[in-house]
Amino acid sequence: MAVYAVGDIQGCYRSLRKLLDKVGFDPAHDYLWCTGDLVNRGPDSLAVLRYLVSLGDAAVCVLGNHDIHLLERVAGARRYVQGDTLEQVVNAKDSEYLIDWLRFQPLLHYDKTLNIAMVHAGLAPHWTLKKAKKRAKNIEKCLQRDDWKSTCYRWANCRFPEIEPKKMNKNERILYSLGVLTCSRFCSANGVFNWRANRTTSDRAGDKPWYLHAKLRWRDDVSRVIFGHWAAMGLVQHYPHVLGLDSGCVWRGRLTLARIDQQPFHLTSVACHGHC
Ligand SMILES: [Mn+2]
Repeated sequence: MAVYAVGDIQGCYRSLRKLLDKVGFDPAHDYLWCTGDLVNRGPDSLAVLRYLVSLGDAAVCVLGNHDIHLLERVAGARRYVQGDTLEQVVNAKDSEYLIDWLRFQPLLHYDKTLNIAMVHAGLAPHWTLKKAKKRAKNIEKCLQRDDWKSTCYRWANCRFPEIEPKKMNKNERILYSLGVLTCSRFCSANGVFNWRANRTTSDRAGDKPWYLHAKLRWRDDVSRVIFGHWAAMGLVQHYPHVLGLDSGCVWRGRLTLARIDQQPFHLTSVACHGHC
């Protein structure tokens, strides 16, 4: 039995299968954790979703911003955005089944035995693991309810708040949590996120990557947090408490996977080249 974690797949089905073949992934015995952004921008989101569904319990996924974007598209809350490659999923004959599977995926996964957590983008510095789980659960409940489409409408028409967490009302807190878990990169020491900065530097004084502040409450609770989302930053593998796996496959970079049930983690990757 092996546990692997793979970075943002974004519809790069051929690269995913190539990478899994390279490590000898066996769905009967192994687990595949996916950091989210399973779909969009790449050429074959439909095949990625069908494959992950076919893995059953062997696939452990968290939702990323592109996955939420797909849900919002299906809900009619968002239109086509330039670069979207979601039509094949929206128009597939098994679309409803796949979308229902997707909206029942969590935003945070935590494995007690490994003491490892996985999110798509990040955690707020003031969150304990317990708080992060609670915030993720609140969003998951919204997506899993029968009226999930109206929730998507609400979210699609709001901006993530850029105020101190303790000053937020209930609605702002849900949006903030959604932003932190699926879209975050830089934040201030007191947890005010900068939603614009998407490269390797922030335009706001005092900002740091969410995992580099001096006081991170979740560090007491979890040995390592695995994440994706930040292709510009690339692999983040030199800190003991995090592992960033988005090596930009869909941007002609690489798709990277780590074996996470053995120390030290062993990383394997494939180049995407033109086939992705
Ligand atoms: Mn993302």
